[in-house]
Amino acid sequence: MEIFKKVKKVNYEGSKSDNPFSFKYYNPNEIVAGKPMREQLKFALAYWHTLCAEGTDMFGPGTANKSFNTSDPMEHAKAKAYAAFEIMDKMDIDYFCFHDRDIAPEADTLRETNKRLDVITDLLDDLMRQTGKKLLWGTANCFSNPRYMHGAGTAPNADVFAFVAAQVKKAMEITVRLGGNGYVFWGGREGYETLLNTDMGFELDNMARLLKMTSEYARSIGFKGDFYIEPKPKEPTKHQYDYDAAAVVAFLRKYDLTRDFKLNIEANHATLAGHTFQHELRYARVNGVFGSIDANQGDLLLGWDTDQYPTNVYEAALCMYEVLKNGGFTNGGLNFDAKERRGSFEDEDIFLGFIAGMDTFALGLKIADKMIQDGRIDKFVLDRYSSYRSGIGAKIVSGEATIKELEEYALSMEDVKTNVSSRQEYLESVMNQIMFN
Ligand code: XUL
Ligand code: CO
Repeated sequence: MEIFKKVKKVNYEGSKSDNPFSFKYYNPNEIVAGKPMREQLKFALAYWHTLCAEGTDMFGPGTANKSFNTSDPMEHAKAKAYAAFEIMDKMDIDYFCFHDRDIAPEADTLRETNKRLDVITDLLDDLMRQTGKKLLWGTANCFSNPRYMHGAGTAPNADVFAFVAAQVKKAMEITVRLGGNGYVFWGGREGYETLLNTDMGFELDNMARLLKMTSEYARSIGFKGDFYIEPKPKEPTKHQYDYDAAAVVAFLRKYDLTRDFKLNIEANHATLAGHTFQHELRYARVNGVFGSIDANQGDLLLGWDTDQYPTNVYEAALCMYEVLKNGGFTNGGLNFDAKERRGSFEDEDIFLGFIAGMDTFALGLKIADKMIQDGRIDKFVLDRYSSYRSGIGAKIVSGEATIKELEEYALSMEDVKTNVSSRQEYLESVMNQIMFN
């Protein structure tokens, strides 16, 4: 049964079309940088926003109605699954992502909750077989329930640790059952409000214990995908341990987890951490832990995670440049961790949000490909470090040069006379030329 009757399948109509329900730039089978756009971009629907978020904010209840005409919790969960697959079909989105609690509501006991999850997992499995849609990643919501008031894996209470371990085990099992390509850990309340009551070192050790036991168990039941940690600096806690890509890389190295774990970089989390989206992607990439992306954008005038659909083409281009430089996605993709604004409360707005985001990333991909084809930016960067490819620079890089030798070299120079311009303004104008030519 069709749920969203007002919107038909969205097709590519090109940039001249004024049909709001058409793609202007996303043409799924068009080859860009050697692969069809759908394979380069690997779009995913985020169940929690698209099927669950009704626009609630601190000052009032939701404005959108996602009840799907039922008040029975399990009928509602089933309706959400049908709605998700209808949206993916109409939007030509191949993947989805969910938290355990997005797909099935919690019951009074863990045992009952798990039974509910099994019912919906069966349904998702059927729908996936019928449609060919795939699970980009699964995850567990270990932050909404009041039991996680002090954190989950980093809670000061061992009973909470045991409970979250059981919850994550089940979420991992359903991810494996549905053939998930990844599993995300976002540290929802894994952080602190004040160090006056917190043993930071112990909490981090516990977080690592949870990750280790989950990943070992997952491999033992046949999980072949990637584990991701999703950095975020704050919100809900004042300070989240997975602050940014750098903090997560340090954590993974300390606990020897880099073989299994990569990063899921979210644009809005990057800006909350005081970084650009590209910075976080670059940092992950150069450290060999780039994995997947939560595609959205924040509002720079607001200090919170607004999770808006990404419409900033410049940012999307720099993002896709990092993705292409990484050789494309392997198990990861672009998950729309994004929701409509509270005032955009009609069903159509869901589709219009996806169109805006998908067209933005289609443009971003094409521009990133052009940046690489054009070659001026890459060549500029290569040339900028050319002094390290001969003479004293080559000796520094090979490890041959001692600090004493460098001192002699510096003394003989008297001062540095070889600095050249960084040409930032020129490079920014090259970007504009590439974008608008
Ligand atoms: C929260 C956030 C999460 C994760 C999955 O800011 O981004 O939705 O993506 O738990
Ligand atoms: Co996210």
